[in-house]
Amino acid sequence: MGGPGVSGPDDTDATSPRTDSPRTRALRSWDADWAGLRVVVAGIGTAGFAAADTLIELGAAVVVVDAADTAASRQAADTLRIVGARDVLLGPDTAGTLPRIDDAAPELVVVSPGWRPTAPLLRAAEAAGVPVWGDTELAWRVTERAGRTTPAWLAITGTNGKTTTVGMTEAILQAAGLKAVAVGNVGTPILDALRDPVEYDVLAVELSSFQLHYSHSLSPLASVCLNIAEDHVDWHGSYAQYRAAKAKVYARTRVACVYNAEQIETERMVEDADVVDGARAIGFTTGAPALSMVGVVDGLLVDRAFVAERRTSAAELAHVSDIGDLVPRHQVANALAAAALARAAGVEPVAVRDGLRAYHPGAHRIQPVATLDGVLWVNDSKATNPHAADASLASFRPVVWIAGGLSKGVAYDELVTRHRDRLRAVVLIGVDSADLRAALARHAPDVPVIEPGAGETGLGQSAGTDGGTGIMTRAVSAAAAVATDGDTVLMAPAAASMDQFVSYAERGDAFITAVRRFADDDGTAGGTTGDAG
Ligand code: UMA
Repeated sequence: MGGPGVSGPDDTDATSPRTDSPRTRALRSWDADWAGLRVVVAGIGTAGFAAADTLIELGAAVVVVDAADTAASRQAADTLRIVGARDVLLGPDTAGTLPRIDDAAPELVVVSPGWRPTAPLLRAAEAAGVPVWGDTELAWRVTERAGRTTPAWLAITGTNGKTTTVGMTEAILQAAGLKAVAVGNVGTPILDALRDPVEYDVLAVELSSFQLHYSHSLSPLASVCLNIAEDHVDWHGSYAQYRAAKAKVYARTRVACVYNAEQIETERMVEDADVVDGARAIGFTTGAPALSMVGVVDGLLVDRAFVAERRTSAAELAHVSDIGDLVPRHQVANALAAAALARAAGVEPVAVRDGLRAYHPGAHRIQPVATLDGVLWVNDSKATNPHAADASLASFRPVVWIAGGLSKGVAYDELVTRHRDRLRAVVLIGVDSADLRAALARHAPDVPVIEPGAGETGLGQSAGTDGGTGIMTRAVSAAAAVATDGDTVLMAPAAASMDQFVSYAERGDAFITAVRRFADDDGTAGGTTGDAG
């Protein structure tokens, strides 16, 4: 389990303008010479705060910049000033230019994942030849630290299933007795885990395409791209660039590049990756595994990759039922990917079973909320793109589909075409759901489309504040009016939530609250499920 000091293939890539200068190239461990390094941290959210705080602890001269001047950003700014930030600049005017630090040009920009590469400050850094790292790159550079365990990284990306898979991986590693934690895009910055008094053996790192775009020298022990479908095209500029960012997860992998044997594109990424000598390609499949794969035989998850006698036999890892009841296929795929990563880290088969049994899926992912008058209400607020919505739509029939939101520039034609026969009606939410509306008109003209929020603008529609008048309450009433016994009302928006809600979690909570309120008001027969909410 080596850290950044272990040599591998070239430590930079060609997708970003500048990834290192002579000074930053030498920054390969916590104990390197960070003192006085002039760093601009772009963003004061979760990632930026952790980055700034770490750099200050390392002795760097840090200026933080954020376009938002809100109560939350001001509070974070106060904290960073107290711990020793040179300056914190808030407001839209300050975020557009590259500030000087101690009267000199900055030597490094550490950017939060939400910042697009076209942001003026990043363009200015590019023009000035200043290296730009994401918070993930910074985390990799400080992973090795004298006197502490160097945690191995298991890197997980994919369009869908990342959060589930990091959670399963964490559970399996912990079942094996390892000190392990799920970090990254899942919510806890990697830098927080690295500074935790607990010395972790392994980090299960969820990496978004944004974080991968700004990562340059990560060298994980094992890596996976679970699947790929169109998403975040507006941020990356094109599908090709989104795919290129995802493919970076395999770069410099040391032991195992895990790919989806049912999606050739992920295998191609592995074939094209520049990895450490000796790293193997390991497939996962929900069918019978070929050599060097994990897969499923007779209801068992089996391993034909990490056992010595793999040519002739397979090791039993777990029963499909260990993952849960009525497990959808994509969930089995996620469990297999998690198992492969953990096996690459040396975990025994029994820990895969114990970890999968111990794992509890997060809220808002195909979460049954209630059955009312024979209608099943399901919250899949986490379906923020068509690929995720596809998986949940495929699980139910007939469906009253609550959908819409920020489309992020993706196309809906395929999704609508594939599922039009199962749709009883569509309830459109979202401030601008024009793309989805148009796809429905083109491919499913007979399916009624109800728009309870026509004329809606912006935030403030959430469960806690809407007092029963917000968009989700109206969407639930509209869905209830058309759903009949045996139907499923599925809130799987296939779009991001930020046009009307703070996050997908808030959108999901709004749905759960609205369904419960509807049940109470209506005195409807049935029950809400205890674990929802
Ligand atoms: N900001 C600017 N200018 C910009 C863009 C943003 O000033 O051009 C500022 C905002 O005002 C805000 C800060 O930057 O204060 C926000 O930065 P951010 O959007 O990168 O968000 P963080 O709070 O730092 O959270 C990030 C991830 N967010 C995104 O990638 C958008 C979190 O993933 C992640 O959990 C966290 O780092 C810790 O690693 C969230 C997410 O939505 C859950 N991810 C996307 C997804 O899963 O689809 C990729």
